[in-house]
Amino acid sequence: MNLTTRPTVFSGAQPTGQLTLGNYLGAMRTWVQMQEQYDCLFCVVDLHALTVRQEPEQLRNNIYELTALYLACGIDPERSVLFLQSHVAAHAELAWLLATFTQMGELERMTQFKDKSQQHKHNINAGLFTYPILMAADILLYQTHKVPVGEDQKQHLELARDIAIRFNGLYGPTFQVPEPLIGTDGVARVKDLQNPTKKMSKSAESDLAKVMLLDEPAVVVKKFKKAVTDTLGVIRYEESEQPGVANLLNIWCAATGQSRVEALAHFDHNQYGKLKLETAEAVNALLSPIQSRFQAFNADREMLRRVLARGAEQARQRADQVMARVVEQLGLPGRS
Ligand code: ATP
Ligand code: LTN
Repeated sequence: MNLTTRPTVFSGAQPTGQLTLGNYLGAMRTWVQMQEQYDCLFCVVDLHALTVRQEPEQLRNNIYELTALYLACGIDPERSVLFLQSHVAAHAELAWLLATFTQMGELERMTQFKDKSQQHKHNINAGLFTYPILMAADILLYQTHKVPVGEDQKQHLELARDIAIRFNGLYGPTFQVPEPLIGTDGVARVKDLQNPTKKMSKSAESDLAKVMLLDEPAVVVKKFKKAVTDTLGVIRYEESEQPGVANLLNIWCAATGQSRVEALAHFDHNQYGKLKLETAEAVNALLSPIQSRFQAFNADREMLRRVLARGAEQARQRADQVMARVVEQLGLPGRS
């Protein structure tokens, strides 16, 4: 496909701490594959992270670590635009404009807002509420066609689409209406190892609940050994009755590249112990090359700064063009 005719992909993750296996299988692994066929932008969404209180030194460190992890997972800055959200002022600017096309009721319905305001009762700030508008701005600013995300982001994506359609309806064709790209193979929502009805989340309190991309092999084995299953003692694929076992099977399949049918044949008449151990081993094999690449990238802050500076420049050029058009459509006099 010609470079200029490739559809655009945009996605991002928050620098709120290390990534989990859920982030990788649900999102980042797809991003890496999409570089082959799409014109991709991958963003470290630091402004979004500020909706929860952050310690400045820690945040700065998380930002560089996440950038190094993007590289370690296989995001290639020669092929994709890799940048930091706060380096491109147009994200915040467009978010303001789009806020005037977003209804309070729409934001009140967002389940992430409801969950996060439960978790952070003492800091239910306006940014937490308007978070999805900033996300819509991220996406619409680059005329994005596809947004690869985990299932938890589906509702935010629908809002971004609604905002684009509304704006286009009022002012004429301006924004590309983006489509979500959500995996269907059981990894769109990797589950918490201690509470397999919930998604595995970076911010889960229990360490045993989540596998981090930088966890050492022995730690990964320990977490899988302690994963919550059930007392039925049969390895079947029954998501509602046996969510813990289904989650382990999904992870094993995703890590080994085998199908569910193959997984069931492989573990037929086996005990949970074997399923847990083999899943841990498959995950370790998946993480090991990422971890060794990460160490080298993370040690070279100068290189990370250069990559982000170049990415910001490329992103700014594209964002400025779209902003100029939006401002014009709205009737705000242009700047040049
Ligand atoms: P937090 O727990 O702090 O809210 P998060 O991990 O949900 O963070 P991000 O870092 O912003 O949030 O997520 C990056 C990407 O990972 C998003 O596309 C999100 O949908 C995806 N993702 C997050 N958790 C999972 C999961 N358990 N399974 C599949 N995809 C996930
Ligand atoms: N809200 C997302 C992170 C995010 C994002 C985006 C994802 C912010 N802006 C734009 C895709 C496209 C999350 O995963 N928590």
